[in-house]
Amino acid sequence: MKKIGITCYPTVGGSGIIATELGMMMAKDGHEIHFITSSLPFRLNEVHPNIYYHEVELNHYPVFQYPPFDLALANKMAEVIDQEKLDVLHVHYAMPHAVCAILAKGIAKHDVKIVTTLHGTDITVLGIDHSLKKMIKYGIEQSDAVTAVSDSLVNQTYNTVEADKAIRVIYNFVNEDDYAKTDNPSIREQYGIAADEKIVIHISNFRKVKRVQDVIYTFQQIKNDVKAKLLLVGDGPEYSEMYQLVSELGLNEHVLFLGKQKNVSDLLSISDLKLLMSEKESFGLVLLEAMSCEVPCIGTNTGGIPEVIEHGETGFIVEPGDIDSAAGYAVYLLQDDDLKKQYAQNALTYARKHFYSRDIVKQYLDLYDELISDM
Ligand code: GMT
Repeated sequence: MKKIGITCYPTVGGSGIIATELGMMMAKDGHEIHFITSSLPFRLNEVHPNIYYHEVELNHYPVFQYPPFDLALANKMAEVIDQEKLDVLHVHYAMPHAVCAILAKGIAKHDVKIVTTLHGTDITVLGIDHSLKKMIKYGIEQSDAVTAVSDSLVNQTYNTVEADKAIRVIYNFVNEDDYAKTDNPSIREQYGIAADEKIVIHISNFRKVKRVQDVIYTFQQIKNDVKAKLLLVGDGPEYSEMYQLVSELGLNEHVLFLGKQKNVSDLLSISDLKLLMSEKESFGLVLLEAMSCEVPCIGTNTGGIPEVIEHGETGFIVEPGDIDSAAGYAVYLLQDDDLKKQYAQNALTYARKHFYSRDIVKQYLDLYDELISDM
């Protein structure tokens, strides 16, 4: 049994989901898990005797213009390392978690190994920001082990932050119990979607990098050839602009803005196709969620997306911004039910083969073992 501390962003986001699911699965395997975060991770929806939660508290002294969260986090990490005698502290997202963990290791008396998992924007966005670059490089190089969620992210890390450190790829996974095709035809009715209409879905946090406008323009073309509805799931900075775009294009009757949703697998289960037209995407966890629910995907040739979608087998890859090709592939698939079924089956098989949760959790546990045996 290992004692593992986990720090992640506890609100929404793929990195927080992976960290929390990893902790829950390891707890079920008998390991003791200590979440050290600013609030309860949103996916932590189970009571389990092996899971503990340590909240980072912030004191608002008038002398501080900005309360120093990073230092409070490092202090809490050091406290938990010593009190609980952690074997490993695994932090998800380099900034500021890796640097906080290294500081905590220096403060704590008990020896602990630091594992940092890079998720994407910590490198592709923050890693090119000169005010943070050196700090990210330091966090990576001083960690005992570093993992990244795709080959592409490893390469980008070497190219952007020029880190002198071996980085191991451990792909993302989904909890297959939560992401599986369900049979719930009443959902279609509830949303007023006719039986002969195809459903195209996009799920994201509506940040600029997701290029939701490309999803809308692609759908506009699909609709010319196929009777279809577009489900836009999620919320974020671009939401109002996308709402306006849909109105300007006269697509209001065909596009459903559903906002943030909890049971995404129910929505995926009624969907025929998933679109992810991002400009940057280190992995695209939403693609794997879709594939596990037997939904073929069209994604852009960026970051880790081509490592998740197998072009011409489980879905299609198009160049970022290539709306015409995306619409062409979508129509090709949506007009042929047998072909769509084949792609859906291939997607599920591919997800199970390459991203099966038990295999991925084992890869992390093996990494911890390697580090602990060095102690
Ligand atoms: O995509 C986001 O905006 C959220 C971000 C995060 O940090 O949670 O997602 C990143 O990590 C996910 C989990 O590893 C990946 O699946 C996403 O591709 C990655 N996002 C980007 O690279 C833009």
